[in-house]
Amino acid sequence: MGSLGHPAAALKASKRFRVVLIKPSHYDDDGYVIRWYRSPMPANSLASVYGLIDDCAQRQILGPGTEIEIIAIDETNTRVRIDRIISAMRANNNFGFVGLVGVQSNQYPRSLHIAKPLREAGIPVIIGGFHVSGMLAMFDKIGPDLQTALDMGITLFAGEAEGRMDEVVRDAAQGKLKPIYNYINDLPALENSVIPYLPGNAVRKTIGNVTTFDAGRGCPFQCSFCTIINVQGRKSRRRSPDDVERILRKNYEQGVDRFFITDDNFARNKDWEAIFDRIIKLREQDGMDVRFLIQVDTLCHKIPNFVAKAKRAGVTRIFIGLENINPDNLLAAKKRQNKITEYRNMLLAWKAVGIWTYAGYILGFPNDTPESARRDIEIIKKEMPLDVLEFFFLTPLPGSEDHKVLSMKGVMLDPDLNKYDLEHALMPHVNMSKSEWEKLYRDAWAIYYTPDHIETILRRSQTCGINIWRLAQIILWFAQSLTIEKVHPLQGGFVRLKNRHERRPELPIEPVWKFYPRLLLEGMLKHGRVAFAAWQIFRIYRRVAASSHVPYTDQAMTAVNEDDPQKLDLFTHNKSARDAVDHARKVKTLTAVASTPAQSREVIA
Ligand code: B12
Ligand code: SF4
Repeated sequence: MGSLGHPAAALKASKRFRVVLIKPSHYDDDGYVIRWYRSPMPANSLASVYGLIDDCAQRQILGPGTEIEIIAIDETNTRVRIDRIISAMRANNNFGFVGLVGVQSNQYPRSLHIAKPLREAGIPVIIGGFHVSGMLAMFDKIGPDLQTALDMGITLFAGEAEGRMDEVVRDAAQGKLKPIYNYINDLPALENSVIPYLPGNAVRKTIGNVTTFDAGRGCPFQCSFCTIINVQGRKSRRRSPDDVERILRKNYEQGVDRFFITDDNFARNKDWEAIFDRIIKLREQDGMDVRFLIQVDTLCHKIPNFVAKAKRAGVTRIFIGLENINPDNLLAAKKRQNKITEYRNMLLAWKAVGIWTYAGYILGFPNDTPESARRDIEIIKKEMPLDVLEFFFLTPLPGSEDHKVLSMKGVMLDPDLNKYDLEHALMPHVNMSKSEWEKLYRDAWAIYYTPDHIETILRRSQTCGINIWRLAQIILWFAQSLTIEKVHPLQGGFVRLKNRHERRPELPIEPVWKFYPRLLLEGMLKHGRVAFAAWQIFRIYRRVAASSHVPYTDQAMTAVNEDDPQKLDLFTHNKSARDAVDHARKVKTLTAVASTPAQSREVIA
């Protein structure tokens, strides 16, 4: 539990307004809260809300006599002691509130379970985040899950809190919290707004020196499975280069120098260049060794200077929503900006500057069959110079167009929100039974991360000057997370912790004699399996590192060339792939003609 009072305010303050912020986790398939000794990175949602309340505290918005104290808990790395929160709040006459922060749909059931005893003790509770915002963005009527919260006397916050936190804190202090604060149709500008921040002790509960911040929100595209465009909008709203510099300096002073910029599409942040320029200045003139992971789209390499400036700004890794290599699937999901004819160009552009690539791949689009998906993964391995690939189920996430359309059509969607984590089959599929789809998801990881392919990834990366020791560790994480920890790598962490009492209330508390021996056995088995997998990958790494002087190339690393459309399976594996190639060829010819001077156009004609 990290707490922060303001010493200056505390000297004069006679009253203390206590805010407990909890970023909830959710339950695994056995019903236990997913919690780790160390989680992968701090949550930007928690940092954003913390920063906003800290700002209220510094400005003493409740008057000089009232100090605002903030306690921030990330449940993925810290046990939420509800009993202690109740005592602490009771000792303060319940003057304050508990905020459940950045609550995703899969975290919503857990949030209600945390809220129940708090509400019974008379403590004000507010829930914000993507589930509440997504549901209120897409539906006019309050659905049963949000109604349950309202019936418990929980306040719901939809939209973004920048510029709105004073109102919420003041209402809470006066005991006048409204049932709903709905700002979903009034998204704030981000320039010069309060920056996300978490104190160093909270960041240190995570692995490594990485923290998260958003340089902007919103994305112009229209993918039908996406929640972001409906919650954060399609217009680019962004922080200024000055804001970004303040964020970087504040963290750097605390010894934090690695950052995940959480913009879902940094390439479409209207100020990407000004922000990169500022970071380049910090790195090249002020000597700040800051490094970044950013998320971009598959056309980013076509933006002049983008890749080169990313490199100079210290970007070492990028995440791309590749999603699929079947154009029919991409079209069905309205992911029109993903052009398979550009995939290799884009990956090679990043490889050329030594930046490694993560890509997300969605299984279960309407045209997928178990066989076609398996074949597609093999094509990726052979023909695309991609490093880390991660798989997801196509999921009708609340807040997405898919969820709205399917709900309106009355399609049977799994009612358990805890499963809306992109790791479960939640709706019927035309070509696969539920068990076939689940098997495909499990198999996909094994098909991609074979020892041979891990070796290939390391060899390809070594020739581009990528740090393959670090890459090998990340591959270990991604390749083994599902098999060993039974969770997606993005939900994983270091040393799983479980408490017998932290179980979904619908499931029984297991007796001591059953729970602890199994926990011990599980722990031993997991450590053994991790050690074995690490040893295997280490041997591959050693072999590859030892041959660093031997030049390496293969089909994927070969520059894009004219016969690719005839030669590569990526372009010939089905009719829609061939059509995509024809279409790209036509567009190329037409644009070449349009940009050719009139005289030469006559010659071509
Ligand atoms: C960064 C990120 C991650 C990071 C870090 C987690 C984090 N939250 O920072 C990592 C990689 C670990 C991650 C993992 C996952 N993520 Co994620 N992630 C994001 C991402 C890209 C940014 C989150 C963020 O910082 N947003 C900006 C903040 C400021 O917005 P916000 O949370 O809505 O908060 C604002 C308001 O809601 C409000 N508010 C929020 N809480 C509160 C509380 C109070 C009291 C008040 C007054 C206001 C308030 O004020 C805030 C400031 O304006 C979002 C997409 C997005 N654009 O948001 C997806 C997203 C949140 N993730 C999502 C998912 C599904 C996951 C995973 C389950 C995926 C997986 N299977 O691994 C895991 C879950 C792990 C976990 N324990 O959280 C989904 C959730 C969709 C949904 N309907 O539930 C999103 C929306 C992406 C998507 N695919 O649609 N994620
Ligand atoms: S590109 Fe990404 S953020 Fe943009 S609409 Fe598509 S899925 Fe959403």
